[in-house]
Amino acid sequence: MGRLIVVSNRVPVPDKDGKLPAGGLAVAVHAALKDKGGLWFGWSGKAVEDEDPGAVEHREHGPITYALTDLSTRDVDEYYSGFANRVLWPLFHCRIDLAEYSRRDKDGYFRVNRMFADRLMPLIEPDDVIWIHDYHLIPLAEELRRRGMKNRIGFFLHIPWPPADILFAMPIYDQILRCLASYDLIGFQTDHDMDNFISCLIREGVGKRVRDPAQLEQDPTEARVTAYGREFSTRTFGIGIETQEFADMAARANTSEPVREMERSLAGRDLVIGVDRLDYSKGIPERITAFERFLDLNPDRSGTVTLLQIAPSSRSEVPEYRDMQTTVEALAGHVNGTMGRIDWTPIRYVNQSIPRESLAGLYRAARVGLVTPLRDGMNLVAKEYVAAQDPDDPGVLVLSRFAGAARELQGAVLCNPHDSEQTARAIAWALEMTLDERRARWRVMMDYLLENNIETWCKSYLAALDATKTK
Ligand code: GDG
Repeated sequence: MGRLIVVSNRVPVPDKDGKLPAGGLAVAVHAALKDKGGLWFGWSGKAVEDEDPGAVEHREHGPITYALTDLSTRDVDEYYSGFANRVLWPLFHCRIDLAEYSRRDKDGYFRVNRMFADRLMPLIEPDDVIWIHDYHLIPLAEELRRRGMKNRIGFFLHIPWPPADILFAMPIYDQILRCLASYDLIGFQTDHDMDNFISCLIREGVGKRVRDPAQLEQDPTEARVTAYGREFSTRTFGIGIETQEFADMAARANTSEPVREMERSLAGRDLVIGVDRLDYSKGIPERITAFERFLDLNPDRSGTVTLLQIAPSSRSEVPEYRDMQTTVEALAGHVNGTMGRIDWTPIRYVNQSIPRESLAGLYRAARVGLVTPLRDGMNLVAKEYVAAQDPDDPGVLVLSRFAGAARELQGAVLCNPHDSEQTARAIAWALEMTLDERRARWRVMMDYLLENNIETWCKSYLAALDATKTK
């Protein structure tokens, strides 16, 4: 295998002391890059007024090169804030109502992908293997193939793949489907996503599974597919976290000042925690409503439990995200105003990012992790909450059945986030669960996360991509 070339919308460049940005994905992919030597290409995060964003900037860190390109403000507006985040993101999260399709943004999306291909072509050598990440860059392989690239190219989709009727609501769904046939391996978070993708090809009449007569039963996690005259592999690779490192950090953070401060202010009350980017897919308003319902149904619980919702703003340039901020503030204010007491605030809402170590300590201090997205590719918060628990006295994960993580975390209490009554009952049950049951449920999940961590994810994806050359 030659060098590894990773392409993503944003590039996690180490700081001037060589320290990597927090988060398992950056660490695991860097480890693979270090192993094989390679290059990470993507947007620098900088927007320039000029239509021509200038030359690619190269930064060397040991065996890894970072190749960064600026984008024009028009590119950012149309490709990133426009088509990627106002069409693909809502649609792939089954929110047709929020998708704002425009031809201008669609053209900007394909234009930036063409520009990425032009800039990447001269940096690639014949043996290199290319790994492209996420919905911003779906057309990139097709653009590279058009320019004569023969290398193996893999794609991993971090968000869900929608059912056919939802995808087909997008005016250019057929172009998006066709682009994906240029990859050698398409990785999905869950079997449901992979199944939805293959169903889209079948419904459209453009592709099908390649049946292996030796295989009596169809494997839901792996398939060879033909579509648009090409044959390629699809497979599920549920993304993990740096489980042991996160558990160690949580154990250390337990005695840190922010966690002690929180515990002092709780004065013995139970803590329920929610942590999400402020995004409509995460179901934050529905969660607050369910917590209110829980207090309604359990008046004896008044004054004994606090919901801490940490939700740093994201994508504030997109109007739907700004609206979310107002909605969540109003809902939390309403519950605190109607149910709170002088000595007790039911919901603490923090609209800021907090350091990763404090987050780990707060997860550990919380009796319940309330992770209730309306739809989510995987949801790493669910996995972090589990990894952070004290093995002797673990908390309970209440998890939406619509998160990819629900396909993996067998010890979670599952709920339907659209059903506030059911979520309220799940919270009540989680708070009352016996120590024996908490331990048993946590053990199953922790063993799974230790075995299926981010390093395994990265290695198994690259091994599968490597194996496509023999197919
Ligand atoms: C996409 C997919 C998929 C959040 N608040 C703070 C903070 N965070 C960190 C969490 C976690 C990360 O952000 C969020 O990851 P998720 O997986 O929950 O969600 P997305 O950002 O939507 O990620 C998702 C993922 O890609 C990976 O494939 O699982 O389905 O949507 O790590 O801890 N971190 C800090 N302070 C905060 O206030 N330090």
